[in-house]
Amino acid sequence: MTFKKVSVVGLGYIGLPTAAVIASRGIEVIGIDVSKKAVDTINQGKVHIVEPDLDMVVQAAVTMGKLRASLTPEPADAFMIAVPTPFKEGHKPDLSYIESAAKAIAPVLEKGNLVILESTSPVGATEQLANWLQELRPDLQFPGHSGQASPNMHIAHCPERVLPGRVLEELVSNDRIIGGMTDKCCERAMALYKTFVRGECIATNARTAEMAKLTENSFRDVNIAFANELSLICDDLKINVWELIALANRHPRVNILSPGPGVGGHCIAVDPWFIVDSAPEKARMIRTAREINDYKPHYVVEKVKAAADQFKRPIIACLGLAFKADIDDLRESPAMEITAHLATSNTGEILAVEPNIDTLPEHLQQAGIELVSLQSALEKANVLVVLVDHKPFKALTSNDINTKVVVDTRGLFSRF
Ligand code: SAJ
Repeated sequence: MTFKKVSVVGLGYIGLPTAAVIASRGIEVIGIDVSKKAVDTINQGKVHIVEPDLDMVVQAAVTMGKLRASLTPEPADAFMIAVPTPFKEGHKPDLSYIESAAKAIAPVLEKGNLVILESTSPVGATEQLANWLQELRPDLQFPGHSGQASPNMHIAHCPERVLPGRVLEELVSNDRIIGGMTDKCCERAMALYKTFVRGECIATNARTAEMAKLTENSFRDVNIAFANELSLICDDLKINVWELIALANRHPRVNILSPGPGVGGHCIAVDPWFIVDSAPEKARMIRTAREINDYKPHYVVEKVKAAADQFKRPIIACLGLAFKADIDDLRESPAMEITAHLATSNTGEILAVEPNIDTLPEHLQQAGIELVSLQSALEKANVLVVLVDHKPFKALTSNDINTKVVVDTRGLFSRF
């Protein structure tokens, strides 16, 4: 079957690039979002998020008349849901955005439609989506419901796997897991992804697809936790952890990741909890990794406090607020957590340098933090805290920093 019109629900870091890439293949795409600001911005051919080349692709798609944003869903051949799945108290998955998306699209669904859940989800969420839709549209037949020999609706989970900062490239080149609730669902979803994916599309069931995504991010979390644990051990043993890891990685079967100020973002710091929540007794290593990575920002704060203690009037410049290099995304960012904590614990005057944003989030402003240029931070500060390895920070030389006390969580200056 061919797809003439595709609807993407949720125009964030994943939904908007996906919508733009599909539109660039000549398919009519309507993007749905609850934010009027996002909808208006996109309809002007502009973007509300920072991602390399996204502005160009969106502008071209909107100008060609292939991409349009709206607050209200309308009929389409396929619906792709790319809304957040955060966790709520007790690290329990919060599926309320998926439920809202289901409520929003239910009235416009038609027989034969394909609904794809792209949001990272706990095992069972796709079945839950099918249940919600079935309740809302008893006139249609969704898969997974007893007594329905041949459902006339198709549902699949196809987790997004793109790396922020390389989204447009990875959307096309990555392999995709196509987790259909039935073989027919897989077939339909496969046909849609093949319109824009150059990587391989591999079919499985929805539960395995859900678990695969959680597994990928937990694998990374556990490996980063190993690096972070090494950094704590090395501080005690007075060993340069960066040199240590570089040496150990010379072994042909060792590939240790990099320690940092903690793990941020809306994926790796969140998804492993979905496994822990589903299997609390069994997921021991996954839980411990989360705890180690969540502890790291507190450890960094203590290190900065000790460094600041040497000065009567400490002026601390925090280099970077984003959760990783060269993006503007502050969600779940350990860098931001550390900066905020330093300000509220009266450690000194706090300057923040974040070249990818224009204004500080409200709570940082209220904490008395000042957003300054790198140049101004270098002139004023006596303590430098490297929290993110943004390009301009990597370009600093030993001359720029040799009069400062430096707490370097990213190993930028371990070479000096
Ligand atoms: N980090 C380290 N040390 C490292 C690598 C990363 O401290 O060696 C930190 C980063 O600074 C950041 C956090 O981990 O705070 C996560 O960054 P990341 O680059 O590892 O991953 P994300 O969250 O940007 O994207 C991940 C990716 N998953 C994997 O690499 C397994 C991406 O492919 C997923 O699509 C994305 O999560 C997602 O949406 O789930």
